[in-house]
Amino acid sequence: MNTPRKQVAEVMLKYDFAKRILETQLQILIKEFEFKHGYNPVEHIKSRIKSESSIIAKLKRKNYECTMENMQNHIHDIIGIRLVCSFLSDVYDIVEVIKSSKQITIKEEKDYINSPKESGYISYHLIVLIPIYLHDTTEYVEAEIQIRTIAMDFWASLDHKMRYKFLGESPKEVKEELYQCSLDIKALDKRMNELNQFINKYDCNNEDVGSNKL
Ligand code: 0O2
Repeated sequence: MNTPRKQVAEVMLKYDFAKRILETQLQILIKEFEFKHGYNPVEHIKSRIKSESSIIAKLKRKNYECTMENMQNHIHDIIGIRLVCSFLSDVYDIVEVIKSSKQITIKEEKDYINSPKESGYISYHLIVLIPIYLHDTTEYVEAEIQIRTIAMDFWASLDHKMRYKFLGESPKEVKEELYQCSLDIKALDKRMNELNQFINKYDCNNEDVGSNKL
């Protein structure tokens, strides 16, 4: 990018501020959920700021010139936060919790669970706007939150790794096999979710859940 370094640094600093605010806000929402429901649905959280080389590669892939303006307007995942949940129902619970937060504005929602991508990719994405309060102004910074199960995360990580081995398009048989694996992942998530629902009912019928024994 031909933008002066100082200007690039200033923009990236705002992304860094917004990432910290969003991480904290999500941690608060998850802790509050845990307090109310007695369990933590999130296995782990990962966050990153997209590297300059990945930003440039993505702009090129989308046929945009490498400018700061195009970066800010067309790259929606410069801040990426991934919430990996245990069960399918946890994904939807967490999505609802985030959507009801007053600190987070939802700009776009992509349900790749009900409508998987052609590759087989399954996940729930929220593109959100985070306010950052600077000394004389408030700015809204975009971030992408990916919410998925451990199984979806397993598929996406390996898919990412394997596709990177090919410089351009991966061979048809590789794509097909990855797609078939994603169907297995989807079926497995459904079975695990049903098993969990069964276990939860079992607990309620057999234990004095929630009673105050003090
Ligand atoms: P990386 O390296 O993970 O950051 P759009 O919003 O439609 O203009 P965008 O941002 O491509 O364009 O949206 P999309 O399709 O929702 O993808 C955003 C991110 O989802 C990707 O970021 C990936 O992290 C993930 N993703 C989407 N499709 C796939 C897939 O087929 N396999 C895997 N493993 N991940 C996928 P990046 O920047 O492409 O990649």
